[in-house]
Amino acid sequence: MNIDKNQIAEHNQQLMAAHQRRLSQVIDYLPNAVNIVQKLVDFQVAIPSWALGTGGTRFGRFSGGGEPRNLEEKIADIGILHALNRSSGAISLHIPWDIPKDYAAIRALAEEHGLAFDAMNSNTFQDQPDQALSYKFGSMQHVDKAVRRQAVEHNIEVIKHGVELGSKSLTVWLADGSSFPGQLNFRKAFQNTLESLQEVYEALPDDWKMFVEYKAFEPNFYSTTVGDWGQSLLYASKLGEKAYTLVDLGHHLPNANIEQIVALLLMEGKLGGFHFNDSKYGDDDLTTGSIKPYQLFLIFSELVEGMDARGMEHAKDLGWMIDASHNLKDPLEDLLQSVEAILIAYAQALLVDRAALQQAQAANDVVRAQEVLQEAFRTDVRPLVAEARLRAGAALNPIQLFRQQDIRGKLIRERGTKTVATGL
Ligand code: LRH
Ligand code: MN
Repeated sequence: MNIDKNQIAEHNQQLMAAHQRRLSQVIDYLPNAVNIVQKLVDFQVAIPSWALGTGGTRFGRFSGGGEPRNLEEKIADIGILHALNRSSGAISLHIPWDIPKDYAAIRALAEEHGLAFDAMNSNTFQDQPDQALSYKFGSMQHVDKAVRRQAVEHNIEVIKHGVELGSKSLTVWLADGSSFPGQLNFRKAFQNTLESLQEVYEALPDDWKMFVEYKAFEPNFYSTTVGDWGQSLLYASKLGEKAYTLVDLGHHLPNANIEQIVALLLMEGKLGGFHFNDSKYGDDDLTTGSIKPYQLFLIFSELVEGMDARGMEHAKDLGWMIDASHNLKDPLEDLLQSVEAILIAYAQALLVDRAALQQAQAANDVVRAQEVLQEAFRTDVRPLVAEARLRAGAALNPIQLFRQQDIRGKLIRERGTKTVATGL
């Protein structure tokens, strides 16, 4: 099911007067508003193919119905998101949950929806039915060379799928680790993992990147072999210039200063990209900006400052991806909220008066420094984000139009209530 331009135009017509009133108020006192709107139009967030159905926990899963049954329907669902906000212009596939059967057909379908293929994701954290050797005790860290070999071959297969689709990067997240003291030799686990990643690295096409995603805990609960930014940076530095770290916001220990981690990885030229979500306790995979919006703003403030310092292009030079799981909300509404929160944090970060902040920092004027940051954070940039959508041909209020058009209802009538999308 598609959303056609007339539905969007009619929706925008209803909201235009109120939007223009709000926009004119903001534009009056924001000198670089037009420049910010263009940056928002250019900023695209990749949608995870594994987050278009209802997520669950070990305690239960409450399906909402109308979930995509195959890769084609997942691309169509992301097409709906992109039609509504024109900021979701890429899909990130997870193998083997989304193995494309016909590359040309899948590329053509994605193109029809204006979607590119972002990072490919490998999976050596589950045993597949036809798999020879188990990953119960890890994959690339495994004491058995044959298991490590199997994991390397899987990642090389994932690269091959990505090359066929036009993707330019591979994300490797390893669940590897241990749950009890004494279970693992940390040094050997690191060296086995590095040796295995090196074999995958050598299979990367010249213009590809490899993202090494770290995580503090789960599914292992004593040690994780790529457990924090330092370990990920160690791997990426030893692997070579095509290897980078990937920051999943939910993969940190409580109260970690993620914006400082981002600033340092960017300074080292080893920050590859993000998995945006939010959390209060562990890897909760909640809606981006729903729990700690100020942290998200501070992260984008470091990104803007650090990327400008390196002359990097905001929209293109880092991997912007969402990684979430929807236990309670409609997956598409949840993703629309996440994209909105990311664009709001980015717009606020673009508002920071960098000269005034540097002046305050140079003078150790702590109060002034905070005032400069919070002036930007406390600015309502939603009219700018809405104006960016309007200029890009999207809906002024995506969730309102999603509901007015009863999109979920139509998907349920088309697909039924019991369909289950592959993924988490
Ligand atoms: C691990 C992770 C990783 C994905 C998975 C779906 O927690 O963040 O990025 O492979 O979620
Ligand atoms: Mn992730």
